[in-house]
Amino acid sequence: MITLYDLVTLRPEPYKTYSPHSWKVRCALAFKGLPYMIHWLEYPDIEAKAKEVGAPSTSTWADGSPRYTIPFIHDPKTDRVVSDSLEIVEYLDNAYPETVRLIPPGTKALQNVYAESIWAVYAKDINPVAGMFLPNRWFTDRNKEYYLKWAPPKSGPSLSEEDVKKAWEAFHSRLGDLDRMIGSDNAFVMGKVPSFADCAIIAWLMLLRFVWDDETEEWKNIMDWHGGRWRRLLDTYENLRRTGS
Ligand SMILES: N[C@@H](CCC(=O)N[C@@H](CS)C(=O)NCC(=O)O)C(=O)O
Repeated sequence: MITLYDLVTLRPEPYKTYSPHSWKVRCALAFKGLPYMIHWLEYPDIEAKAKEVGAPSTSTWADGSPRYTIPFIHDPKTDRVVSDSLEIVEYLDNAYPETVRLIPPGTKALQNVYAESIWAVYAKDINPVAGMFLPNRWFTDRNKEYYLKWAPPKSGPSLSEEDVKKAWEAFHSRLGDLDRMIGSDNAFVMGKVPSFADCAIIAWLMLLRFVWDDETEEWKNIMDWHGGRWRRLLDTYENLRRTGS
């Protein structure tokens, strides 16, 4: 069975992780109906484990040294270890051709740019608001300590009530753009079939759920926006997760 190396939190499964990059892979595994088990890691242990199992680094730190990140997977079927969410999903497409292809041939660059734009364009207004609530009560102490070393400059100054209100309005409007682009006849970005792009949207919604939790007004609002499109998208994933892996 495939092992997914993922970031642990104190939150119970099935929403234990908050890493949007892991969520892309979890979502892809669910769409493909591939069973997997999870090896949980805390931030300070990622590099050692990646080196131990032979997972390549995914980028470099400012000083040029290799940066190791979750998610990475080990697949005993091929004995391959793959890092980086996009590369993992491409690997799964090739290793399991009988499952739904999430990066159709010739679309890797498009899928990647789309996934990046979810973060940089569509979530850009709400990211600083979400950042104000992280780390939250679900973080382990070790993850909290590690996160706080790099998070403050990224999260920026605390926002005023007025800024928060404006950010929610802008976010609502950007999600509306996304909704119109996908079109009311389509459940998925590419129409009737899911792709990596949908995994990116789901992943980012999962991160927002980690910040706001199911019972908050904020989360319930998002789920009701745009005719309930985002709720339906998450339900699709949920149903696959329950019935599949
Ligand atoms: N491009 C990578 C990015 C993965 C990534 O940034 N993972 C973060 C967690 S969300 C991580 O492992 N960070 C470890 C660190 O910064 O030391 C992917 O798509 O998988």
